[in-house]
Amino acid sequence: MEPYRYLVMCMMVLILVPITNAMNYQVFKAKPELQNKDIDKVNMTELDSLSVIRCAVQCTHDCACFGFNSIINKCRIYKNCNLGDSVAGDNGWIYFAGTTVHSSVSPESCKMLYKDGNTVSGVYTIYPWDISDLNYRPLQVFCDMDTAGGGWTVVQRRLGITLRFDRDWDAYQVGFGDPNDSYWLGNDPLHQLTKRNVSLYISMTGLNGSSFYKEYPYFFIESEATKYRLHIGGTPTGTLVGEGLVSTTDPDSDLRGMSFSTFDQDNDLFTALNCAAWFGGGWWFNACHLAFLNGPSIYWSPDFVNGGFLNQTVMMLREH
Ligand SMILES: [Ca+2]
Repeated sequence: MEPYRYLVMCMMVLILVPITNAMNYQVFKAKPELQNKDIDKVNMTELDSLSVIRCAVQCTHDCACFGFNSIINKCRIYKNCNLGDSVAGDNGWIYFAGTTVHSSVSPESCKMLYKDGNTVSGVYTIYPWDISDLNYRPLQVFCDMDTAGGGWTVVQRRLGITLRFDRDWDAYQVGFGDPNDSYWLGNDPLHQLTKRNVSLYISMTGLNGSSFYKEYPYFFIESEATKYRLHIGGTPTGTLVGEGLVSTTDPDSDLRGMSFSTFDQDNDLFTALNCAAWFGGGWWFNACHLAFLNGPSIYWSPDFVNGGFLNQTVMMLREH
């Protein structure tokens, strides 16, 4: 392409790239006055790049301006746009300056969707990961926009107990089931979604339709490196009597600080057996539990110790 036409194209094209906070985008605008200039090589990193779009994506972190050369397929990354004195004579380079704009195109959670005017419960697409994260992908999730103020991202839902929850480590890691029905969102998404300050809301519905709940003000899941260790706390509220995930009366059933276990990964504190294999589902077992929502029956002592009276449960989280 002739340099002039290329310049015109660049002047007209704004490049939009999602950055760390998925609600924010970096918009790059061409700087035609700097075309073919050889500028500030001191504060610059030069990379291979197949296209101007790829170069813009490479400029999403600690980068305010970039240059691209389509002749040699190189990308120049600048931490700031103070590019110093320009010297003519470096053919093929066109430069772009970025600004951050707010957008609701890629919501990170159901709360963001709710704040954006989506107030009907249902399945939505969220983007919890940074675009540079290897886990980055759109995620289908059920959003509860009705309960306790709405904006809840559902991470576990069992509508009846037909979907098997006795799954292996890999299945729990990425998630299984259907957000329109019963599902586990996945331990990796849980880690990502709980990085910000979130509350955990657990609800249970009996066969007679009566519902109970427990809300914990603090909930965080570590990464796979520490086996998705559970952190939960604050002063819980709700209508469930049992202590649930936090026990101050039974140290062997207190799930705070416990790693996740599945039938093929025994990370619990019961040396004689694998709680996940024994009880039939993945969970943050101690030795073993007072509350276990992923079993063949749903268990929450002393409220529900007989799964025959309880067949629906939801675990959902919301940023403070
Ligand atoms: Ca064990």
